[in-house]
Amino acid sequence: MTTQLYIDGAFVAPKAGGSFPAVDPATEEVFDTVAAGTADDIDAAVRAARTAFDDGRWSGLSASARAGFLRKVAEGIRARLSDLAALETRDNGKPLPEAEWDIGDAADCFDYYADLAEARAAGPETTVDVGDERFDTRIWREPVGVVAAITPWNFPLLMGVWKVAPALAAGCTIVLKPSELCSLTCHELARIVDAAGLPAGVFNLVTGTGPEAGAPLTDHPLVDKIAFTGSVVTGRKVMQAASAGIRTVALELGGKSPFIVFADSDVDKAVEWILFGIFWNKGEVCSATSRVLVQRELYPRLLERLAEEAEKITIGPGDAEGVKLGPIVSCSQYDKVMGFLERARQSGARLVTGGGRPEGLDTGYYLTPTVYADVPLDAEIWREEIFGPVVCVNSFETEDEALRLANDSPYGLAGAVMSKDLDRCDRVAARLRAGIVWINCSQPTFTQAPWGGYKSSGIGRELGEAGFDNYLETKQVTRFDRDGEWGWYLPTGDQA
Ligand code: TXE
Repeated sequence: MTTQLYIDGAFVAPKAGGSFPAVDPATEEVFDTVAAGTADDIDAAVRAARTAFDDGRWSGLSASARAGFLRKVAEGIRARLSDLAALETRDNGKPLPEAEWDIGDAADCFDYYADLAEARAAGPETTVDVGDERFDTRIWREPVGVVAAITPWNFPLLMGVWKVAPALAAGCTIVLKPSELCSLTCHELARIVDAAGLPAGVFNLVTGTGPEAGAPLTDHPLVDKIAFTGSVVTGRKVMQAASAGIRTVALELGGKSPFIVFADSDVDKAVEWILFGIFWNKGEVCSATSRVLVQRELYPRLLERLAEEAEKITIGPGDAEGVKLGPIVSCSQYDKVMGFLERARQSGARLVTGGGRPEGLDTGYYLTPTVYADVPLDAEIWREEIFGPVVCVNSFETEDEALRLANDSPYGLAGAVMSKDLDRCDRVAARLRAGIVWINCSQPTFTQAPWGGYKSSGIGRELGEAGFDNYLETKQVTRFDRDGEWGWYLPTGDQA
């Protein structure tokens, strides 16, 4: 069955009638067909969102009325948690328990922003002392307008929701364009939004490819803000497109996040967090701790334990019992990751374990958990985002050296540090040039806390209050309060 687009409150076929296959990465089989929207559909969706924003059918509602709709969407997601998780696993390949986390988080995200919208509306009006008592100055926050959201395939529903929930809570209207590799749970989100009864045009979904649907969305003159998660290369194109209309962008891009392990760490705890940091979600995580730096004294022992445990990881289809590592999302991503491993042979890096197809899994895009050590600092696998189950490990001697190596990257999304010395951890956290730092752990992510990167990892923050502010404009409203106290041109009051 082919999915449909959701535009102006109705499910419709794409104007050009195109579609593309949804492929199960565990079996390489086509299991569904997805509607391929193009520029005409994008235009219809953006116009619907524009009208719905401009006539105030959404932004004109009270925050608690909007929150009521968002809570219905949260309930709708929760009511379908198991079938949405199963669909996510089939489309993306991730282990089912991880898909269940994602879907639960998506529901929680709607609830969180519903609460925040109400709390902000109930809060006091912000005033500023401008140092001149004749003027009364207030700051109002208003929805930014029509949002274009373009999202990737690694957390297909959740990355969409990280944008949709705060944007709607803020009073914006939105057009969501998910990744062509995994579009199906976002299509289900459209059904849930529809069932929740949101006014037509407030939420619109156009599935399609980057060039055919994504690019026209970023180029559309009626869009006010673009929120994008994906690669640096595409992020750059998005920013260029936004510059034509001076539209604001929020970009969440790639990473090559370091994990610094000091010698006083418990080796098993370090191994556990390294495994989680790089192998959960198959390493297809923007914040994956893909570069590990281990203090010299612990380096040989840690590598030995890491290899032992990596080799025990159960690999297979995401819906099979006990699987911790599913297939890479697609044939093209598989080829991309294998290309990195091929070129790594010439780099001088030492392959400790993995790097091939697991035994007995001849179909599906599977790769054994892969660990490299002694990686030259100019090697491509040390510098570039691989976005697969591949970790590079190197050693260091001193805290300064660890920080120098950790910060030597164009990226700055996340970083992690492990040591029993918490003062040292805080010192390192302060000097890491990254938007997120984990101490004695890796990867925990909270709807309530800001998420985003330094340097080439992006612009702006999602989640938390910052994620809400992303979708607000700031207006200064200044009132003159004193009759007869100005008179620069026309005499007033006593002077008249
Ligand atoms: O990303 P793209 P891809 C990284 C990761 C991965 C690489 C490529 O390293 O291997 O990116 O993945 C849409 N105008 N990340 O090719 O192209 C596209 O349809 C507008 C990191 O999937 O960035 C999809 O919806 N939109 C990342 C979205 O952009 C365009 C998560 C992301 O696709 C477009 C995913 C265009 N010209 C990949 N071209 C993270 N930060 O988590 C494509 N798109």
